[in-house]
Amino acid sequence: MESNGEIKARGALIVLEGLDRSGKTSQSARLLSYLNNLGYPVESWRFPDRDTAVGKMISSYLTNQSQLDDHTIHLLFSANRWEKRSLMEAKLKSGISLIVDRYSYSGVAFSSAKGLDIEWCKAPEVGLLAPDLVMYLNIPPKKAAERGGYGGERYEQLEFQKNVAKYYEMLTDPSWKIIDACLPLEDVEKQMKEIVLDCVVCCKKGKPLSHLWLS
Ligand code: NYM
Ligand code: MG
Repeated sequence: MESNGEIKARGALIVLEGLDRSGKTSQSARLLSYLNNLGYPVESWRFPDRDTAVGKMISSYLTNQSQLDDHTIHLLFSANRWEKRSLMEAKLKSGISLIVDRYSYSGVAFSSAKGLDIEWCKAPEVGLLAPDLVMYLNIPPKKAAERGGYGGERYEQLEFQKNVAKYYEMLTDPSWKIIDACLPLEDVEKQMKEIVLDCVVCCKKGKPLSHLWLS
């Protein structure tokens, strides 16, 4: 790995956020092969990670197989990020970029939309790795709902998603890249590729890692 004094090359932590059916998963796959083809080491991650023990509890909740108190499920979503934190850091430090489908912002937006206090929702996220880039796939809730319908999981309802969109708006900060997700897939992809490549190149030059504090 190249080093420049104290500053070490590392991978980029790239987060995709947006409502359900905004296109995050399709775009993650495209960005993964784009960076791969350019020779950058990259992995595609997603939260919730349903493969861990905590992730299985989350999945069972989302598929309505179990009921949990709103605070409890919120903390499980957060715990699911915490349990991946050290691996995330190791990957980034080894030069691997991560394209992450949902992160702490989903955690705060979805739980706040249920009526939980937003500051309470942010608290357990403090100390997780801060993304180098957040791309928000912006789509009117009604349009997202029209896209081949929702999958039937908890939260996949138009009225609720409208509320989630409001909380995402509150969380948006000037560093976020807002992508018009109503555009054709290829146009969205083209915009995102440019933004992502800049970020990967910047982190390779040795941008320091930082930690979350959701403002
Ligand atoms: N979700 C996702 C949360 O409520 N909190 C979180 O922290 C995260 C990461 O889970 N409707 C919600 C958003 C989605 C649902 O995500 C499942 P996906 O990307 O559809 O698998
Ligand atoms: Mg979904």
